Amino acid sequence: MIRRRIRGLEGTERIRALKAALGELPGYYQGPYGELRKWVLELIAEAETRKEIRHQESYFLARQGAAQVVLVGPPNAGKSSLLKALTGRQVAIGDYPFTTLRPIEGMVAFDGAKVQLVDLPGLIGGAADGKGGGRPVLAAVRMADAALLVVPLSPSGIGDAQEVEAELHREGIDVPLAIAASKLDLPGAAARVAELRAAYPERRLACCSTATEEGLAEVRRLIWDLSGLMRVFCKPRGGEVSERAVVLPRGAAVEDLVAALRRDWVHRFRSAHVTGPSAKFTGQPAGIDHVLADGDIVELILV
Ligand SMILES: Nc1nc2c(ncn2[C@@H]2O[C@H](COP(=O)(O)OP(=O)(O)OP(=O)(O)O)[C@@H](O)[C@H]2O)c(=O)[nH]1
Ligand SMILES: [Mg+2]
Repeated sequence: MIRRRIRGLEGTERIRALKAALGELPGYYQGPYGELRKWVLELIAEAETRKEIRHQESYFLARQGAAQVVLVGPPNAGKSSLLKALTGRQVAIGDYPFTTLRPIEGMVAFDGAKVQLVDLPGLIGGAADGKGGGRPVLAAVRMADAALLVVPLSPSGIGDAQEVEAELHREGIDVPLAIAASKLDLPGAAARVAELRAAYPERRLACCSTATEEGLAEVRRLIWDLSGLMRVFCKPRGGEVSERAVVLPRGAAVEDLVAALRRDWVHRFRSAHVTGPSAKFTGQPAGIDHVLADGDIVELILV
């Protein structure tokens, strides 16, 4: 009944309704009523915190790594669980909405490069109007290099996620977006995957469960793909391949690699030998226009 009374209410209104409900509870501090009282008090505390961030237009988020990818989605979707599983960051996880009230970041390490993954508070319909503290969350999505929409494979999950997408659309937020379907272990999840694919035929999608760890590798790969970056490893003649990658935008050529190492080396370029996905064979000779691919190893010859 309390849940129904506060549905859609935010800020002062929500707090007032909750306090009224608290006043109506029988005065027991133990047993079921005690539990209920505790629950309402928690809701009040949450509403108070959210009321504060509601007026804040954006968060301060220090960028780190080669790219920033945000986890966006409805409350309770499993975003924080995913951040924890992929970055090892210890975060609050709860079976109630709005567990996360501020962005939390962690780094996802890929061979030779790192991507900053940012867990955001949940978004609900009306977020663009500030509902549920949505304004700064939307601002954080706009600033990101890409977003992963976390869609729980629960009965209401797809509908909730569509509301989130509608808010992004309403705000004109147009960052690269892919879908991570979460809670794949839930009963009925497989059927909902099919439904999800039908709803988003054009989006890249990976399914996972942080409970069983199934599909986490696919989500990781999706995050790297979303970054729009590629890793190129340099190798001096006869030497070892460098451990750290030079991170370049996908589609970059040998010239971009040389310029990333040192701007004035472009004029000293003589030739390159490429091994890896963009090469037809090991050590393929390549000119300055040769388009590189993720994972290439390049030996540069300068004059
Ligand atoms: N069955 C199942 N439950 C999960 C999975 N991942 C997360 N959960 C549960 O879903 C609930 C919400 O998880 P969170 O990670 O806190 O979700 P969130 O999206 O960060 O939620 P907010 O911060 O409130 O927006 C918790 O009870 C988790 O234990 C999963 O893969 N399978
Ligand atoms: Mg969370």
